[in-house]
Order: sequence, then C-alpha cells, then structure tokens
Amino acid sequence: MSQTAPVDQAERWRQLDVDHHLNPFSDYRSLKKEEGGSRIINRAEGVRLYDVEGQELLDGMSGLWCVQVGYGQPSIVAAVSQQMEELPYYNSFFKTTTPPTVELAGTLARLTPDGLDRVFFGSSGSESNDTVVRLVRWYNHVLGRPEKNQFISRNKAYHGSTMAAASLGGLTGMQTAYGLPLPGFHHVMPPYSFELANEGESDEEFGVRAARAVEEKILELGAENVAAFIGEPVMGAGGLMVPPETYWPEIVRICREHDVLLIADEVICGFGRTGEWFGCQTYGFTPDIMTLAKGITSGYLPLSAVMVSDAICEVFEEKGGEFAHGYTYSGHPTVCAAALANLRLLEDGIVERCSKEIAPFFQERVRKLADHPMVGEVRGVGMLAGVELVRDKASRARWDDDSTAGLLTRDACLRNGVVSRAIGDTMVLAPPLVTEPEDLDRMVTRLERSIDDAYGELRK
Ligand code: PXG
Repeated sequence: MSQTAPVDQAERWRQLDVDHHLNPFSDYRSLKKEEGGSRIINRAEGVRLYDVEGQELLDGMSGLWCVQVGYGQPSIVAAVSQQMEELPYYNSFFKTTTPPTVELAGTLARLTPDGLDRVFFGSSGSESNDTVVRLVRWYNHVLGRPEKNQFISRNKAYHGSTMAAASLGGLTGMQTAYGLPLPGFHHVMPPYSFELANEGESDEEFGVRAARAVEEKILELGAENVAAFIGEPVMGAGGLMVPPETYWPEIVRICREHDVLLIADEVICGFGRTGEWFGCQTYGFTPDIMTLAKGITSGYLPLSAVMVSDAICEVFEEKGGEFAHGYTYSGHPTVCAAALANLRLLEDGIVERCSKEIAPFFQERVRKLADHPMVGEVRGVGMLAGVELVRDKASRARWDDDSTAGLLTRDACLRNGVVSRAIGDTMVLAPPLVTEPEDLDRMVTRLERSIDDAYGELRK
C-alpha cells in the first residue's frame, strides 16, 4: 500500500523543511536543530496515513479533527476536478457569485438548525471567528449601540490564530508574548469538571456554576457593553471538555436574559462529530451565529462559513449600510464544489451510521481505558474522546506539571501506529466518522499499549 520514497528523496524533503519551512505551532530550535526534523506524510487512504519511510499510521485525529469522510473519496476529487475545468475561480464581490457558492449556501441553510439561513464564507476557522467579531460589532453599530461590543469566552478555549480569534481564545501561551488579548475580550472558567469541580459537587451543580461565571462577567462589565458569548459545544483543542447537561441550558437562559448574542464555534463539533449534525443539536440549543470549517470539506480544501440568524440579517436588510468585510476567496467555487461533494457523502448515510452505530461503539470501547492504573477519567461524545493521564487515580494527581506523561504517550502512539493528540496530559482521539469498528478497536488498543509504555517509563 505504501509508497516508500527513496532514502535520499526523503532526506532532501526533511532538509528543505528544516532550511525553509516555518511549521505552525512549533519550537523552531527543537524542531529544526534538536529533534531531527519532521515526519513526512505522502499518502493516505481511508483512515490510514503513510509516511515516506513507509510506516502506516491509523489516523485517530482525522488530520486536525477534520477528515470526517476519510481519505481518498473519489466523488470529491471528481467534483473538484470538474469545477476546476469549468471555472476554477471567481469572486463573490460587487454583485457577482458562482453556482457552487450559492448551491452550498442553500445546502448549509437546509442542514443547519432552523433560523440560521444566511452564510458568510471564508477559508479557515480563524477567518470565520474574525468575521464574527466584525459582524457582531457592525450589527450593534447599525442598531445604534456601538458600546455593546465586548466578547466573553472561556479560559483554555481555542478559536484560531489570527489576532481576533486568538483574543477570543483563552490560551495564555498564545497571548502574553503577542500583546493579546486585544481590548474588549474577556474570559471565564470553562466547564472542565475534572479539574475545576469542587469536592462533593455534582456534575449538574458544577455545570450551572460554570455557566453562571458567564453571567457574573456580564454583570461585572454591564450587559449594555457585552455583545456576545462564544463557545464550542464541546471544547476540543482546549482539552476535550465535555460539558455537564446543565451547562448549555443555563448559558442560553443567561444570554437571552441579558440580550447577549450566543455564538457556537462548531469548527470541530460540526458535521457529525458529536453524533448529531451540529454540536448545538447534541446539547439542545440554537445559537444566533455558528462558525463552521474543518469537516465542511473534510479538509480536502480550505473553507469556512459563518451561519447568521434570520433575526440579525433582518436588521441588516432593514437598516442598510455596507458590511465592509470580505476575502478574495469568500465562496471560492472549487472549494465550494468540494464541500458540496463532501456534504453529499455525509448526507448519504455517513452521519446517520456514525451516530447510530460507529460512535456508540467507539464510546463504549474507549471507556474501557478507565480501568488503566494511569487513567483518571475517560470522557467523550460522538467521535470525540479524552483520556486523562494521572499518577494517582484517587486524588487525580498528575505526574508533573510539564505534560511529560502526555508527550511520552503521544510519541509511543506514533511508534505503535496510531495518531493521538496530547493536550497537556489529556490524550485525545477524534477518528474519521467512517472508521470501521475493527479499526476503532485497533486505535484504542494501540493507545492503551502506548499508555502502558509511558507508564513503564515514568515508573522507572
Ligand atoms: N475554532 C476551533 C474550535 C478550532 O478548533 C479554529 C477555530 C481555527 O480554525 P483554523 O481553520 O483557522 O485552524 C479551530 C482550529 C490542535 C489544532 O492541535 C486545532 C485546531 C487547529 C490546529 C491544531 O488541536 N483547531
């Protein structure tokens, strides 16, 4: 299956990477000089990745949480190729558009919850979240209340890497050295019961307390100054935080009561990842705005979207004025064609089978890791799972404070043939929605073996 590259070719690529490529989220000293360079992936099929040395890896992370339909889907390739021939590119500025752009707009309006019927396109989740900040501020400007412009988000949230998206995010490592967050961005506790619940506090009580942190922040800032609250239905890159059932209903109450817009970042949760089509449906709420990316094309091409409520758009349409915002590639026809082909696959049974069969199997299988002496908790929903690594099960004490357990386990995973993401000492699996039960079993078995390997090393 693999296409092993000649050794000198593989070495040449690794050297080009070292000499010329600034990889995202990398420590350039250690990546370039100390660790011998990058792994080079040159082929993939289904849920399997192959590197240039010919090693096969099960992709337990769907790329970066995005390849819902797996690799090598011929219908997406054909749709892209055909669109490339007909019209590779044209824009949607100045009263123009293209057929795939509007077809996709209609499809997204149909697939997303009722009341979210208009879409603004971009090329990445970060762009989408930046669009949201500008769109919400424009909305309140049009309504004659420009002071209602502050955003509330959660500590540890990830909403992207651009200046506004990184300000919405709550990862201090992305902020302190960069003069962020920008003014007007505030953060409260996330619904992370594993670390933040009080002793004796039930999950339900904790969920309400975590939501009320948003209300306290609104009252502190003055509701007249708060434009919106943004959150992922399940926090992904921040540590796979699955909220208690009580969290989102209370957030909805708070946002409605204080006239604060509710924004669901569905970049990871969207397109079947949590079992339903969208994470907000899994948790029973409808946001005012929803951001989408990743699974919208299964990562085959870069595309993102902001779904905007009819109520917001009615204000724009009634009051008028130009929303001065847009990207060269907003609604790019070839990318939209890829999305349409991908959504057709998801609609033709992938989401339904995943929800009924694949995800329940995955959740049951991964929960068996809870018996491992180094595992403090296993949690998850749909095709998302997080495994907390601890030194002591009863007290939940960590091994140390520099993520060594997570990094050792992640490296062992690669040796054992599965990709799993370490977020601190939380191991994550987010497999493609099409992963067959036998391969899910293999993924979890390999993760378990890797936890064993790390446990062995840590106890030396
Ligand atoms: N929102 C959420 C919830 C995300 O997870 C973005 C926005 C930004 O999307 P773009 O397309 O601009 O990357 C993301 C991205 C990781 C990892 O290591 C996670 C993301 C991106 C890269 C790495 O877990 N999420």
